[in-house]
Amino acid sequence: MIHYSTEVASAKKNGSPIVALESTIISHGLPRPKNLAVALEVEEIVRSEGAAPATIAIIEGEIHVGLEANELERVANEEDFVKASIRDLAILATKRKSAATTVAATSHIAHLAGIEFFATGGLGGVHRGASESWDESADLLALANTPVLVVCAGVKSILDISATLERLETLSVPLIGYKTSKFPGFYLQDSGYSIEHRVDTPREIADIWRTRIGLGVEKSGVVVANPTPTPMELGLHERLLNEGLAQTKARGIIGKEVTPFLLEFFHLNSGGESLRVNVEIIKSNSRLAAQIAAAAR
Ligand code: PSU
Ligand code: MN
Repeated sequence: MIHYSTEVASAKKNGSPIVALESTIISHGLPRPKNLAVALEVEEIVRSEGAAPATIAIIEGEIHVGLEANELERVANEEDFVKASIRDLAILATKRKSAATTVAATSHIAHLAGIEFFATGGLGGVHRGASESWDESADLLALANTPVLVVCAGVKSILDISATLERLETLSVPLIGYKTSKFPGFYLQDSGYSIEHRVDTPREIADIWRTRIGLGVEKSGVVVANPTPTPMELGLHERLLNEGLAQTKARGIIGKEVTPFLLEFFHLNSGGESLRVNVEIIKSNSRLAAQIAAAAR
């Protein structure tokens, strides 16, 4: 069922470290043509740390783990790549459709492919107003049920951060701050919420990952929160957030369109700032995920 890139196939054969990368960031999270350049750069960063990059996507119904250059280009440039979560996989595969995978779907496929480490930008979570809309990302349940370690920069403040942290607790998903005790807010280093467990080296994270197995808690994922090295200015962030949320409401944007709409709103209205921070986050998370994968060997 799975097509591996040459590079990922050979890493699997040699037992060398592999890092899964999601494709929704590329097709729905970043504007063209920057998206392709960033995707290529991120893969290079993973390689520079001694791991093989496995960008995951669905192309004409085939599940791809690791993309060849022309395939990555298709994900970045073609309009007909839908945003796929776990529930869409069998339908898209049967209908021979193309799709980018969310954190939930990427973790799911990574696990099928025997890959344990995954880098993304921000997690999905509980949306503001979820007590009425019931909008909670499938990422949370996937993290609870999928043994994949995800490195992220926390969640965006477009979400209800407090509710998201509560749900992670209820779902028993371990949460680790990398060199921080503050839960990062994607564009911001500190969302205003704290993290109980701080860890300072990739080695220690790899040890935690392995220790789960002896304790019978190896069925869930682990979230590593890695704050952005270069945060957005607070005032600009506040302004964009309020305007973006108001626009979402005014235009009646709902369901899976909410996250891409807000991301695009930030990119169009921040004079390049949100894009700059977003790119730094993906790079820094990919590097850390590769370091953890290498340390876990
Ligand atoms: N958060 C970001 N950037 C993103 C996403 C989330 O900061 O690109 C994407 C990820 O693919 C994530 C998905 O899994 O959005 C969550 O979407 P939803 O809220 O519809 O579950
Ligand atoms: Mn949703």
